[in-house]
Amino acid sequence: MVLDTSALLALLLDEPEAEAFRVALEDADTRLVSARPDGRAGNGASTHPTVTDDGRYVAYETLASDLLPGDSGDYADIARADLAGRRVKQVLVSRSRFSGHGNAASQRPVISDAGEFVLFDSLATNLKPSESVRDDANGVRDVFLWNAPTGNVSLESRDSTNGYLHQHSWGPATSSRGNYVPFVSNDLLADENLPGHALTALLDGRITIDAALTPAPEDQPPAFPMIYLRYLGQQ
Ligand SMILES: [Ca+2]
Repeated sequence: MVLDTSALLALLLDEPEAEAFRVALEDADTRLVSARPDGRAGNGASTHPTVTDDGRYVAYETLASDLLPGDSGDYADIARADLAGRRVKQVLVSRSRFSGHGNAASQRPVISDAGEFVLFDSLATNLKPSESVRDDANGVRDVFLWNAPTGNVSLESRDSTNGYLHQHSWGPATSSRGNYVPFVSNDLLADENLPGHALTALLDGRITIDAALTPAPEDQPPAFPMIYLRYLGQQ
């Protein structure tokens, strides 16, 4: 039996998918990521790519209706492409296992280094992971995390009681392992009815602000975006 060194190495490392990925990349230096199962391009714009450290997974935003099963293409969705094989496999990220496909635009994805988490923002109101979670009735954009092992989403732009924020939140980033998630929000993360509320909410240890907070008059929320950092624990 004859094995070339890379095949032997793959066997020794027990990484057949990594080997398949290497072979697939050898076919062409540049591959189409926003591809249908037959290899052709999707029928709408795909933008905002984000890639894992090993190049296997690319998450992106798409308006195409023929890349993901059941997609109408009426608004932007988030997809994650797996480039391990000769055919690109697409998974819909902007969906809940409980309520299905997000019902409004989802944008600005970012993927963790190993590809198991994708953060994005969305105007969808049905991206809650289970019936027990409160409905998204805030009428603004929120930040969500998609978890590959569970195939489900969770709200990440939360206040200190895990409730929805009142102002738009968007533009998430992620640390390499996905345990730290900065995002942008106009929200004060506060209950407007409580004096001194803002700093109390911010100092509860779960969410911190990276710039000095200037409390606004209670009837006038700040008009400028701020950056918050959320810690999700060890992943
Ligand atoms: Ca919302």
